[in-house]
Amino acid sequence: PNPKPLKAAAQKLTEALQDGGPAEGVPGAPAPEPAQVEEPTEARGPLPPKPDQGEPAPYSPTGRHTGNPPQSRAQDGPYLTTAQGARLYDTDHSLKAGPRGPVLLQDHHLREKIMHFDHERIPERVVHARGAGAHGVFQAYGTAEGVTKAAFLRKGTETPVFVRFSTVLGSRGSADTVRDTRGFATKFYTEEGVFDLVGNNIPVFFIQDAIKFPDVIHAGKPHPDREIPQAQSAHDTFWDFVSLHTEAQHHTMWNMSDRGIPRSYRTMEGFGVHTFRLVNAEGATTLVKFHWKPKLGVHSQLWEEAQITGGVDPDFHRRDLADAIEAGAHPQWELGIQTFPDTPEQTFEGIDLLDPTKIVPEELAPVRPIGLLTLNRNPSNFFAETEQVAFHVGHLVPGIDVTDDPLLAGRLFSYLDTQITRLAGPNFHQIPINRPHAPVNDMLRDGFHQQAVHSGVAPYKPNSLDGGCPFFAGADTAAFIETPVELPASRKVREAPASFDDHFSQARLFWLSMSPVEREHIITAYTFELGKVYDNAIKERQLRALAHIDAELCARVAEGLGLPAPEPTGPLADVRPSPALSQVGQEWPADGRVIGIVADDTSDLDAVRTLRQTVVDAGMVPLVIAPAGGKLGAGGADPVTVQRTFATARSIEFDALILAGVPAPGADAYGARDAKAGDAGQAATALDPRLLLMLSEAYRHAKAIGGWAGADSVLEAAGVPAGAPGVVSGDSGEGVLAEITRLLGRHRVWDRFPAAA
Ligand code: HDE
Repeated sequence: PNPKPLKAAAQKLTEALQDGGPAEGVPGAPAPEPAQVEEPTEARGPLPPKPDQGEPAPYSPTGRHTGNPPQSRAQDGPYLTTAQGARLYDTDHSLKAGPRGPVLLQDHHLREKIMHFDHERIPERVVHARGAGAHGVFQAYGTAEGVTKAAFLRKGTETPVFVRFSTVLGSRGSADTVRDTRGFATKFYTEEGVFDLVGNNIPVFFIQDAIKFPDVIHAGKPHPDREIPQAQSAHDTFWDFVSLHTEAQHHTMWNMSDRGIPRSYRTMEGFGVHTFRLVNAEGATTLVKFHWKPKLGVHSQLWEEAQITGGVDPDFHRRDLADAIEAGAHPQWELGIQTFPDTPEQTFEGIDLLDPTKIVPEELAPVRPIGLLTLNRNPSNFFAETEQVAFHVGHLVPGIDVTDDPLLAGRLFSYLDTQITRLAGPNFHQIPINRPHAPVNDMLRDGFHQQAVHSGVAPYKPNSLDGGCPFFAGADTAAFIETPVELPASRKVREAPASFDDHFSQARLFWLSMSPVEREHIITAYTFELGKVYDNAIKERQLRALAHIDAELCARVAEGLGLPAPEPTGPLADVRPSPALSQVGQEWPADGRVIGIVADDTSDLDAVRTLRQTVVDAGMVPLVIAPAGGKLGAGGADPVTVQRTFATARSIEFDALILAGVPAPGADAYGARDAKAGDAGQAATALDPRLLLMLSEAYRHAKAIGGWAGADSVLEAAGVPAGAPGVVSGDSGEGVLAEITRLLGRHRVWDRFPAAA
């Protein structure tokens, strides 16, 4: 049956009611107006299947049906239906007793639609609620084969993955660019089952024992009375806790550094944090720490940039990731491992490998690359994939095992448990994004949201009724075969080992590894955050912690707070800096950097076109910024599309700005419509203030700025001194771009900061 006539009839009725008169076809109706925009009437076909989200194999290797449904039912077929598949002809009107009469309870479509809507939200994650995800692939180099038998790490093996990045403290709708730790969780759908690497962008944690996790999170989350501040650590309860609980000082130092405000998810490192135990085919074990190294380098925003971004584009990181993937600029990370001998002490160079507040500097144990992660596909549905994905540190495959890190132990419980509330029951592993790609043949049965139609009568072992199925794997291919680690004779205690008492040496190591500019940022961050604390006793206590880290740091923060700087109560730790921790002084590829090209109708559009192409050819992203939207040179053969206007552009989006062909002072440029010809001063003051703001911000944020043909006068008007570091002028776009690309290799023009001078 064709639903259109009914739908058209209902439509007419609606119009008649809206106009207060009869509709077309009804006696006395006026001639119909042609519809402006019509809803397409051709039915859309079902969406194509997703290549790496295939069904779990319907048959297990033992030949028994696992009972998974043959396909996901959502959004199949061309017609709007009820949840029961009955076709509908109208979804705009409740069933009523007459057009102005009461609504009838018998309207199933109304009740079903509103009932379902009422339950659309699920609890957000108790931590890491705000996140963004992407699909990808992991290719193993084979360099870990000697230390692990994990099949997905064999040379050349390709494994589908799903990655979710997140902030920790904020709610689902909070801003991306807050100062916080970032989650970096990866689900590997390996042929031996799912392996989850649930890491962060900071290699250490606030606490050494999982039993403290509710404490640190209660302290970091908004105050319980007013529920403020959102997604911030700059408040009394956070600093109250970390100043009393000084094992948090190392992690806090990373948060106060530039690592707390990444430029993009694509420019973040990731860390497994805990030490894991790898087991090879011979049963030999090695302790390891996992690292993700971004191909684009490690970059951060400046504090002021992050603040502006939070206002003008709170989805900055989410957008950046999705845009890059959509544009084909697939972000990549190398997975690397630091390896340590699995000795009974489980220490390396005096560092306790079971203490998650400690790193092992790369200078002592280099990170060996073992594979490449490429994110190449955006989720098609945020809720189904990014929101419902459930990671768990206990999802392990043969060849990867845990250690006795007491923080890790508690996580092994928490990540299963939390899904019971969040995903409403124990069957969350059947949600499409969580389904293993390896065959599943478990004996777990029933429960809320059971999707499988299990067959067989004997979900127990041993059994004879199902022919003894399913069978056991051999010890060589099975997961969760414990490494027979010797445990020292011991007694039950609620205690930490003595080595866990060192809370300051690595915070000092981090501080000493920073460049002068990065140290300034850390001082400013502590001063701001503690400046937002009301209770003086908390500030004083945190200053006492800083005194154990570094005298200058402590003195500068104390000065900013207007408080006396305390003396350390003992000698400061004698540590060697780790240059690998600094983001300054390294060279990175300029790929994916965003170049704003400022132009208007008076610009030399040939030059703009050439520059745009050269930027693309260099693997970067050109965005043409003009006073208004539309096209430049609209009348010509090859108009230039405007991607950002002075109203929509803000400096934070760009890694560099180029003024493309500025006409003579006084000409009708960049909004200087009223300037008199020949009066440079007046031209400057008449320049669009939003352009001047963009340039002055870019300058203040140490970004490369360039231009040609009179750009200097515009820069001068924006307060950008000609000849300052990273301010490039030249005769042509190519020349300017070449120099800017060179500058971008270091991310920012660090010399522009007073601290670097
Ligand atoms: Fe988590 N953490 N965590 N965490 N964590 C969660 O699990 C927890 C810790 C991390 O994108 C929760 O499914 C405890 C360290 C990430 O879905 C919860 C402890 C590291 C994500 C939980 C820690 C992490 C989570 C909340 C201390 C870095 C987001 C929702 C023992 C190595 C995963 C959920 C995603 C999420 C518990 C400490 C990383 C409550 C108890 C250390 C990236 O189970």
